Amino acid sequence: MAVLTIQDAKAILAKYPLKGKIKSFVPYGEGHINFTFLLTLTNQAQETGYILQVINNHVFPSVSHLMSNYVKVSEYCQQQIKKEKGNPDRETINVIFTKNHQSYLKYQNKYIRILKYIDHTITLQIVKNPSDFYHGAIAFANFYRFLNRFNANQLYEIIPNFHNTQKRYNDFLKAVRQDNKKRKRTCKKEINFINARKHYYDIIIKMLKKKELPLRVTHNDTKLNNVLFDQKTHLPVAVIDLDTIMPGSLCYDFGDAIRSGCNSASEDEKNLNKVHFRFDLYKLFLKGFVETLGKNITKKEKETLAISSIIMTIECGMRFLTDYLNGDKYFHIKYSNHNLIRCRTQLKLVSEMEKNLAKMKSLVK
Ligand code: ADP
Ligand code: GN1
Ligand code: MG
Repeated sequence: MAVLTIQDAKAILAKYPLKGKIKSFVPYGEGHINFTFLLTLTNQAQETGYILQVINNHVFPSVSHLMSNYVKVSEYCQQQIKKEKGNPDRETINVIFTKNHQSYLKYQNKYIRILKYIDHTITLQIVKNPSDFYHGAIAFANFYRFLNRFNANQLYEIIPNFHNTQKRYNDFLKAVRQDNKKRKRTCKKEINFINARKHYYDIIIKMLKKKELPLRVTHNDTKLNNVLFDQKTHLPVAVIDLDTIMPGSLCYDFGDAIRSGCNSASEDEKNLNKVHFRFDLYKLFLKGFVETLGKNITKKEKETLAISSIIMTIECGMRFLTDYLNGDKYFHIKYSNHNLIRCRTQLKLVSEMEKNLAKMKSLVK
């Protein structure tokens, strides 16, 4: 059953100062965390789209903290975009407030938010045209430029240790030990692969602790489909999905973008013969990212980008496998071993990145 019906949408809409009748209300996008709908209203023959999301309260236990970050960051980006004579209504997230001036609404037992729909845009699940990925790199790098002077002390740490790979590994070991769903026997090869790579897991954390890498305001979910591209020009329009904005490392964001964008197939491709690490795309992303950041990236950060790509990819693989072992409580799934399939693509990418690591490192120089 759908999480929300059109009747629910009507009841929710009554709490918002939005005019018009519902023309359509349909599930939208490919996010793994929230339930996202496109809501289209008609008012005197004019159609306006809105994104309505059911916020995942299991993943984000404090919706008020989440929305506080979300509003602060999006409003700050709007100001920066205005200063640069861009369009703040389109080039970042705009939260619609309720009649009671709230950024979200509790409806039945669900938390809802409504955003302006950024129309005439697309998201990419796989890179087909390399220049799109290059532009994606510029979009993320510009996002840090916007947030360069944003005071990180205003932000709540929404999911503590989100990219603490060592902690993720400990959670994974616990899931293997407990084997609640008796699925361990179906993924021994994957478990061994992850266990054989313990040496990666504390690299970034240690560098952050020693202050070799600076702590910055980072996005933390730089999956390619969190960038909206113009339908016609394919130029990036906005970086979206501001749920995990927290203090973190630029290396997390770079690595996560490489994990998602340098895959020749989709994240849940079942045929692993189709899954390859695309070094050509890595090169392009690195160029766009480092060139746009200019002086805003340190030498040590640059040197850590290549290994970060491996770390973020294996971290994602182990998160998928942890969820598979725990019974699919975190990521939305479409079939019973969906998380295992996703884990396998990530591990295949890791093994190919490992073969390319020397080349990846030397590019930065
Ligand atoms: P999730 O955390 O579930 O990934 P997102 O905020 O990324 O949630 O939204 C899921 C998808 O919905 C995005 O990948 C994108 O396709 C679409 N989307 C989200 N916000 C907007 C928006 N303001 N305008 C247009 N599309 C959007
Ligand atoms: C989730 O929300 P979405 O679909 O953009 C997840 C990311 C993972 C990604 C894997 C809050 O991203 O951390 O890397 O799935 N987001 C959260 O596809 O856990
Ligand atoms: Mg998303």
